[in-house]
Amino acid sequence: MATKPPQGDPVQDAPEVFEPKHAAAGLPAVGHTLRVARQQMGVRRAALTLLRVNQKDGFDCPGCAWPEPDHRHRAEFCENGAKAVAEEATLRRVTPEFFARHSVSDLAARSGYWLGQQGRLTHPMYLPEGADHYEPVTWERAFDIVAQEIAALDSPDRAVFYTSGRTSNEAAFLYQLFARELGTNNLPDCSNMCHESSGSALAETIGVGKGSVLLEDLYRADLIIVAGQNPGTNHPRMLSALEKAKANGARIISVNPLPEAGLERFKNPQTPRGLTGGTALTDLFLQIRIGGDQALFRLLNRLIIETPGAVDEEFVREHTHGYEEFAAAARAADWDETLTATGLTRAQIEEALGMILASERTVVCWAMGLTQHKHAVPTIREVVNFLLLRGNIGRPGAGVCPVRGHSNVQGDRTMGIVERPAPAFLDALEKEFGFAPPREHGYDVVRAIRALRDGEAKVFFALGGNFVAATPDTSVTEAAVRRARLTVHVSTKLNRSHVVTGARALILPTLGRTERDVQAGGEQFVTVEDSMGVVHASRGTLEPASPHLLSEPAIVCRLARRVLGERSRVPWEEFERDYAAIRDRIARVVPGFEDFNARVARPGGFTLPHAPRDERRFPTATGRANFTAAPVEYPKVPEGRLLLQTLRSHDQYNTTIYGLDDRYRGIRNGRRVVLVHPDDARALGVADGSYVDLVGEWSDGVERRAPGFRVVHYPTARGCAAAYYPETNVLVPLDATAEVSNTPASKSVVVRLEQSATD
Ligand SMILES: Nc1nc2c(c(=O)[nH]1)N[C@H]1C(S)=C(S)[C@@H](COP(=O)(O)OP(=O)(O)OC[C@H]3O[C@@H](n4cnc5c(=O)[nH]c(N)nc54)[C@H](O)[C@@H]3O)O[C@H]1N2
Ligand SMILES: Nc1nc2c(c(=O)[nH]1)N[C@H]1C(S)=C(S)[C@@H](COP(=O)(O)OP(=O)(O)OC[C@H]3O[C@@H](n4cnc5c(=O)[nH]c(N)nc54)[C@H](O)[C@@H]3O)O[C@H]1N2
Ligand SMILES: [Mo]
Repeated sequence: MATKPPQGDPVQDAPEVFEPKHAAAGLPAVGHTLRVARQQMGVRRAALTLLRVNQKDGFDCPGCAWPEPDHRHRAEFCENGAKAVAEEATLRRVTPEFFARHSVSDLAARSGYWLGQQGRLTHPMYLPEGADHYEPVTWERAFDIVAQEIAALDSPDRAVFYTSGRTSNEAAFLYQLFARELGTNNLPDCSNMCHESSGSALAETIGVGKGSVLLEDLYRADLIIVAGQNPGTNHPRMLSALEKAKANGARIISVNPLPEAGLERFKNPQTPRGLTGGTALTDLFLQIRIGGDQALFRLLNRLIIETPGAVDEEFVREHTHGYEEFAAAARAADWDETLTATGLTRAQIEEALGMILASERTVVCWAMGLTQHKHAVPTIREVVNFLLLRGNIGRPGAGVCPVRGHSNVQGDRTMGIVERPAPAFLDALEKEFGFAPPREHGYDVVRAIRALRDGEAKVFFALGGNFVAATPDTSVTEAAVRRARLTVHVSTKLNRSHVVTGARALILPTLGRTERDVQAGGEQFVTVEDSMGVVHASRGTLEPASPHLLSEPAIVCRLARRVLGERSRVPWEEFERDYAAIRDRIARVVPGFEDFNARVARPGGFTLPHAPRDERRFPTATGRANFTAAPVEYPKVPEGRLLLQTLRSHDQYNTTIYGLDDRYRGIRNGRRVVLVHPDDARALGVADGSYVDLVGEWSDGVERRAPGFRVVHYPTARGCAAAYYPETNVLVPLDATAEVSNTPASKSVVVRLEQSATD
């Protein structure tokens, strides 16, 4: 069995460049899936494990949050889901001997890829103050250390409790309960960097901060607009849904600065047709400039308003608020300005309008291409205006579809992982558990970094994730985290956040979702919520990676007992014994979860209520769906500079790097590449294959530099560039965030290219 770590140390980054692909999946994807799975798990384990993914009696894929269809294939996973599973089910191990061999300074010099490839963490580990080696520690002592540091704080608000979106509903509910009983709302989570802009914009305009469509709606749509999303890599199972929609007659417009292979053509490996030509998905490709979406939708809205009979007047009258003010702003939309902002032609926009007017049922899907900009929230509000105009919310085949990232990021929010909790949620907690939760708002991700930087926060605890690599302004953030008294990570795999630490540090190894979870009350399952609000069970089947692992719920329960002691009103022991007891409490606190245990026992689970989708009821401040009329904004880039977006390759899951290829974009064996339009590259005097430093320019005057990127001439929109995250997070200023949502603007960084010294 091949369980050797990859060669090279750190792994050599030497990009080779080929023609980009024009279709996704197909047989090559099947081949890659099997190879990756075999390398990490061996043949037998690979086969047994992959067949349990997303089955009604198996575990939820730890990859993306795309929902499972009702009629499942025997293989209801995709190439990238298989990679996510293989990463977790790997046979490689990071043991106490590993930490004895490798000092923290040694590990800090390795690449994130190398760290992740070392395998699963097997023991709780402790880094004492001043030491350079982690040493094994008992669970009891680990919890003592956390309790000691928390007890030394002059306020619970000096502690920060971060969550990444793989955490189950049960663990998330307990975690927020613990933080609030301790006395803080400092509950930043990965959502702050992800779909926070969608949540903010949707809550304000339609009254629910979640998507309003189910899979059936996609199948019934006449028109699907996919804006700012790369499903071929990040939500591959969505391609099957788009294929089905097309078979039912839907048309698709993609709005993206890059031509993404998955949106061009899908070769479904589960159909005979997919093994030959596949299905063309996109009917109209709008190759937009980065950040031009608000201007595009605003002009489309003007054109709809100006077309007699195009506005659904009855819907607007009966269900909306603010139409007149919005319509006045929309009528002022200017063609020339829109063409500048978007880089599109008049003919393209008119063609899009024709398709929009011909559609009775329209869905708009989006992801990070819309959410990670300074004006992300007004952009998404404009998408809502667009749908409201033609009554496209709250009826079959139509609606908003923000496609979530982490497999349970939406559920974590539903369970109360929010730094600005709704008073009604806190009231329900208080009634159920009999303590008074804090009411002041806590820190989100960016504010937590500032608090660490300024010495306001002293204890940093993370339930999953890789905080220092995923967050912006790497040098600032790493220095901030190093000021903490204690950093604690509940993790499955080694990552950068374990080696950039506070004065003391702990690694608490936990079960992955693929693994069997046995507690005193017997074998347990957990639950998750997908991107469309469907809640279902996930039951691990593999033997745990080590006998020393605790589940996330068990870790939170033991931590809470140790930290809160006698003063706690919560039956932590009972919760650890049997997760059904946690679900009984969730049922009483969180709306939509009534009778939770019974309903989640049904195969496929249940769908949470969604007032706009189910009853065309909009629980906003006005009691109606709100049109909004923000001024149009788009990034203005000085001469000789490019607008850089930081995105994912096909071989990574956020900060977890699976490999060094980005197959669809024709990149192999390297990640330090920058994609630039050939005409821009020529104007800037940078040849294909030359090496440049990316130098960020931001109003604070600080120079941020990411050295040594190979230039790749690539057909992106003019004036734009693209490079992979997390390597480019060093370029994203901490204060460059979206209005309202405070999400780092990691898709629009102004950069100049400088020839690398080494070139
Ligand atoms: N395999 C795999 N799956 C994943 C992940 C992963 O890393 N790997 N990550 C998960 C997570 S947490 C998330 S949030 C999702 C992310 O899913 P995506 O949002 O698809 O991820 P990104 O790679 O950031 O891609 C952003 C897309 O938006 C486009 N874009 C950039 N700027 C703009 C713009 O201004 N306007 C428009 N219209 N388009 C723009 C880019 O060209 C790109 O196609 O995927 C989830 N699934
Ligand atoms: N520049 C730039 N920055 C970005 C983005 C971008 O597009 N550009 N995207 C942002 C987005 S959308 C997101 S969601 C964030 C992601 O931010 P995070 O969620 O913090 O990062 P991940 O890389 O997903 O976390 C990976 C780590 O999670 C741990 N892990 C994996 N599975 C489990 C589990 O089951 N339990 C526990 N306890 N731990 C587990 C492993 O130790 C692994 O190393 O990054 C954001 N940062
Ligand atoms: Mo995300």
